[in-house]
Amino acid sequence: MRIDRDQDLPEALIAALTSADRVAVLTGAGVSAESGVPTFRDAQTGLWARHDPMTLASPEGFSRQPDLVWDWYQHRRRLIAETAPNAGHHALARLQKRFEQFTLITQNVDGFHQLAGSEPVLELHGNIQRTICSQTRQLIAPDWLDQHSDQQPPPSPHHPEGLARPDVVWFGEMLDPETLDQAFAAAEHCDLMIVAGTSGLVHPAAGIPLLAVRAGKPMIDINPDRSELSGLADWHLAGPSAHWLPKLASSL
Ligand code: BV8
Repeated sequence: MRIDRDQDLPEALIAALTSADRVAVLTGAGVSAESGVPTFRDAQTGLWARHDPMTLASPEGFSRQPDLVWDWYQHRRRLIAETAPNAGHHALARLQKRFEQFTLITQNVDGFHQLAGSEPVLELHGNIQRTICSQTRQLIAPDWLDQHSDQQPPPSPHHPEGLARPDVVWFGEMLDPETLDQAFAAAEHCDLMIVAGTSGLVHPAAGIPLLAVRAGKPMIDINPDRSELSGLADWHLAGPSAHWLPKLASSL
């Protein structure tokens, strides 16, 4: 059932929310869109306009052009540093406190959920604020990066052929199995699944809400547009997450 932005939340949806003990949430880049962080598929700007983000966010792209890929992440880190979590992130942090079990699973790498006070957060695709060695995947400290900022990307202190790379999951790379298992379990055992700001195109993340639906649990999809998951949702709240998530939080 599609609910438009000017409509109220249906009684049945509020009943599903207030009677739930365990809630699982999956967020995508759309939740950060209102903070001014472009979603992954938004047209790339400037230097990167002629590059496909899928190529830039891949091991092949990095090994072919490490400087270009490193620059792209530096640009995204600066963008994120200039913006802040929005009302949608803050609403999720409030919702987390109202349930016995509330599992927040995100595809986003901006760390905004934690900044807004959500804890813990299952970061399926890593976090752009952390940097690791391209060979050993060990963390690289910020002051090492500052001392070696003359090289783009900086070399790694952990391996002679290592380079600094963002601690994110690139296309073609495996997700952390433990994080993924926790996300799958949360979806399978929840009483209500909320999906916000994702196109549902990227796997295995997009498969997580399916587990809740297969277990016969109600699902809410929050997205201005129809996504790959809207057809599976009991309620498609059409509109921005910064509008709908605060409404959910204040309906409790
Ligand atoms: C994997 C980190 C196993 C990086 C990201 C070939 C080889 C290997 C794998 C594959 C392959 N072909 C396909 C695959 C699977 C592949 C995949 O899913 N491809 C798709 C695209 C076809 N997946 C993988 O590779 C994954 N690994 O499968 O490993 C494996 C390994 C080896 C060999 C075989 C198998 C790894 C996927 C993780 C990739 N990393 N991020 C970085 O960020 O730089 S994913 C990246 O895309 C972001 O995390 C983002 O969340 C995600 C989706 O992009 P977006 O479109 O921007 O965001 P989203 O989809 O969330 O859409 C935005 C939505 O928001 C829209 O619907 C819009 O309407 C809505 N919206 C807009 N404004 C608002 C809003 N909603 C609410 N409010 C608003 N205001």
